[in-house]
Amino acid sequence: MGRMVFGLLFLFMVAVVMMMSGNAEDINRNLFKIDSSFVPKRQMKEIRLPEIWMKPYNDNHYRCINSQPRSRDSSTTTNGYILVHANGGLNQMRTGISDMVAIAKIMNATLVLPSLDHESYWKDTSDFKDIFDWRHFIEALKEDIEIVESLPPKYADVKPFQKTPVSWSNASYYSGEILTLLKKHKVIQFTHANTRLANNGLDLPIQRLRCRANYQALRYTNEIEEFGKKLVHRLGDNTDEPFMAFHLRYEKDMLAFTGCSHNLTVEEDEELRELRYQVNHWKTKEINSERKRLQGGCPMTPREAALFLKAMGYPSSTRIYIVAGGIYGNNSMDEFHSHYPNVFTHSSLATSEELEAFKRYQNRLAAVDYMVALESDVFAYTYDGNMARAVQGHRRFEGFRKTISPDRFNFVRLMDSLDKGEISWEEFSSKVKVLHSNRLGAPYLRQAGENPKLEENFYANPLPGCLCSNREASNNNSTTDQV
Ligand SMILES: *[C@@H]1O[C@H](CO)[C@@H](O)[C@H](O)[C@H]1NC(C)=O
Ligand SMILES: *[C@@H]1O[C@H](CO)[C@@H](O)[C@H](O)[C@H]1NC(C)=O
Ligand SMILES: *[C@@H]1O[C@H](CO)[C@@H](O)[C@H](O)[C@H]1NC(C)=O
Ligand SMILES: *[C@@H]1O[C@H](CO)[C@@H](O)[C@H](O)[C@H]1NC(C)=O
Ligand SMILES: *[C@@H]1O[C@H](CO)[C@@H](O)[C@H](O)[C@H]1NC(C)=O
Ligand SMILES: CC(=O)N[C@H]1CO[C@H](CO)[C@@H](O)[C@@H]1O
Repeated sequence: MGRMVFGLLFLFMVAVVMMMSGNAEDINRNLFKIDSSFVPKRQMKEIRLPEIWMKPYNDNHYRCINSQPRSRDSSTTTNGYILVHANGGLNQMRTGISDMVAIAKIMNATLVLPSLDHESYWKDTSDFKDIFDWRHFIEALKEDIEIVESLPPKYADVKPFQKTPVSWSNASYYSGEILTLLKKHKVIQFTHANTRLANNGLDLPIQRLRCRANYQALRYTNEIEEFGKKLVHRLGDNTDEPFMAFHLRYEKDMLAFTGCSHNLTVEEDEELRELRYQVNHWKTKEINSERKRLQGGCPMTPREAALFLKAMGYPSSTRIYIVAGGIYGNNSMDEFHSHYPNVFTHSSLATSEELEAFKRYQNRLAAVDYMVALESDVFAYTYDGNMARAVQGHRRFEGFRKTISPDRFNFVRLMDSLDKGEISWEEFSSKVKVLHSNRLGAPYLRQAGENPKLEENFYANPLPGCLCSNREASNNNSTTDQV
């Protein structure tokens, strides 16, 4: 009863704040929006949860992606049409498409609805309209760029000029070299969409457009959204307990690609090696698994992952939604389950009828997992791949929801010390907690690096650019967001 009163009081306060503020962006200044139709009831009472479930302090940050006027000049004539082949898994395609929106803006080009990858490891025949709400995508960006369903008849017979843009390029590359090509050929097909645009040094309106594209325009289809909401409710609503989404990236492709076979059998190691040699675009073939692990280059094994969560203070009753396809290795999950019996996946939460429409489509399942990961009380992951990056950035954007980013380099050392009996469990646990006290998803400025590979990814941390702080005067004046 007391909780209900508290919940109602909270909703009332939210409503008052919303009425008092003039525009949508002001609301976000004070409070990140809560979509009560989706978020489990208990997330509204997060103040009451123990610390392990609490959001990090967000220091008056707010979303600032709509702060500039942006009505598209209707007299602007298009410089040409961009066809895009979005490559990779779901998350690579998502961020790649968002970059293509920004690139179309830079070039005053018209974007044709992108086509999705069917050849990646995940072999999924779904296309844009099967995964994303395409009408919403066009509508949400209509003040920014023109997006069309397909090439106009006039250009239907033009053979598109094929181009693979240089990775991590700046705006001048597109408004110079590429624009010249576009004007000449009128229709360009980009063969790749991932990592074609620099993380930093772009004009603020362009950075903000990337976020509008990724966080507002790219919405999943109703079918996927409804399924995702159902799973979130099943995880969160039957109980007052919070839940964690855990991206246990221990799938076959990841292990073959990274060459990590710590704690796997000789046969499994061999099977991974064979897969690695079969995939041409995975360049490194000979990999020393143990050395790679000590360099911090391996995803945590399920055993390491369980001990990590335990060390961080999550009790064995914790409800954990595993975000992943099949976990590799014959007995890999045994020890994980012995520490955490309350483990769920989309397969265990949904009925076989519900799964029927999805099971042949890895990208649609990945989209459902993305939604659950976004809405979970805590999100943690074992490897900073595309999904971990995309989800953690989106969680920052939604109000710095707690995300635990493992320090794998130091963690494996502590793990080995524990296994060798050099440190006690208490020491291990306390050191793991200290090591991660600043890795819980609190705001900090995106980290620069010598080259794009070493930089923090724009979509993993859209601050600066799309998130602003009330305290930073500098955000008001600058037009670019140099980090
Ligand atoms: C794009 O259109 C705007 C508005 O018409 C114009 O100011 C800008 O110079 C154009 N840019 C390019 C690259 O064509
Ligand atoms: C953009 O990148 C090109 C290389 O592609 C470089 O020559 C140029 O100086 C860069 N421009 C800016 C404004 O950083
Ligand atoms: C996994 O176990 C099955 C049966 O228990 C066995 O046939 C198979 O060879 C094992 N796979 C590997 C890679 O060890
Ligand atoms: C930034 O600009 C806004 C609007 O002009 C102003 O209200 C706010 O006080 C400024 N912020 C800082 C920290 O100066
Ligand atoms: C922002 O601009 C105002 C007025 O032009 C100036 O007084 C202030 O010093 C500038 N702030 C920064 C951080 O550059
Ligand atoms: C199942 C298994 O092989 N577990 C081993 C994983 O590696 C640690 C540390 O080397 C061993 O202690 C486990 O027995």
